[in-house]
Amino acid sequence: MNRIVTLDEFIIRRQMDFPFASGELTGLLRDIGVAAKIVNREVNKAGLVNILGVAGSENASGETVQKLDLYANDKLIECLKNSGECCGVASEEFEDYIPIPGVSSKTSKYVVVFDPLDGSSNIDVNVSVGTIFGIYRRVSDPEGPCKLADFLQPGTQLVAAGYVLYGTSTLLVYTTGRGVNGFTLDPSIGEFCLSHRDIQIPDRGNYYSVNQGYYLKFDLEMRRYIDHCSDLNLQLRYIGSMVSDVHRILFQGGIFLYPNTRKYPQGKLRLVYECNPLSFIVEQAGGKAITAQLERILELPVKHLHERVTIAIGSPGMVDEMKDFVERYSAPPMYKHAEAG
Ligand code: P6P
Repeated sequence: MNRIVTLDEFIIRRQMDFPFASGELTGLLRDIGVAAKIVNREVNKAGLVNILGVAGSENASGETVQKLDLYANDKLIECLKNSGECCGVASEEFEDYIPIPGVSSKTSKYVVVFDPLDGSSNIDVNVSVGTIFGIYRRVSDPEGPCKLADFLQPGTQLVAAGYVLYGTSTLLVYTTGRGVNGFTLDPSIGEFCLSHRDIQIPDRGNYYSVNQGYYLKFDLEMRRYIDHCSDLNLQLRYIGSMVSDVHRILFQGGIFLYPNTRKYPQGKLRLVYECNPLSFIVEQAGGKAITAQLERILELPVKHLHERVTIAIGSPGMVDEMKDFVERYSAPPMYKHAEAG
């Protein structure tokens, strides 16, 4: 029987691989692990303590905020404030970033972006939801407070990213740019334990994940690719919680698509809080992540905190195939220009 390796032990061991590592990123990752355990406790009993139901307020993206969103948001900020390693956070629930004043004389090197509870519209029906986070090294003057520029860095500048999936079990998956590892929470000891070492996404898979309800609203090239997936008898799986849908693709292979629609001409999913962190993880596991316009997600310039993008993410062989369809069926630029009128 393999020895239990806890998240803390794994992070500390990995730090030892880097003699010059100062331990700050290690501390930050451990604090995120603590926040995940606290949020997990509430997610698991949400129906019992009446924190279900709509809080009434709207988040920065204009979506109704569920109480559990607020709870997860508060706990993450609280844990990150106490860490002393983080000089600012940007949450999908808030319009603007939140500077965190320095702890004692410490100069904090990192900022954290997160979606505290992605897929929260599923909470009331007990469908899995997740937390997504990304960590950047600050680019602003270390002696002063964090700046907006610290959060508007492209995904290629991420030093770490991860997600927590509150599902049939609670799983924390993360990368620091040296592979992807998964940890399952063992409630009997209250520890995340290494359960999926060095995750590699299959080159292809039997699943495609897209909101078929928008099919007629997609561009021709995307409809042709979705038809192709159906012709191959691939299985359509779509939960409506990006963490859950991408998690299946990461583990079993496949492709997740959220193309542009009339309602979301730029795409619906947020570049900073959802697409960049998940793309970093999937690329580190050998996968690919591009927009419906075939640009690499991680290289996209970040223009504002709540920027939305289209995305196709998953097995490299399937993302490449989708790329071929887009190139083959896209209207020529001149026509598109005329179409745009
Ligand atoms: P739709 C959840 O609200 C979310 O941001 C993602 O987690 C999910 O993939 C997507 O929106 C679902 O959007 O339009 O299919 O309901």
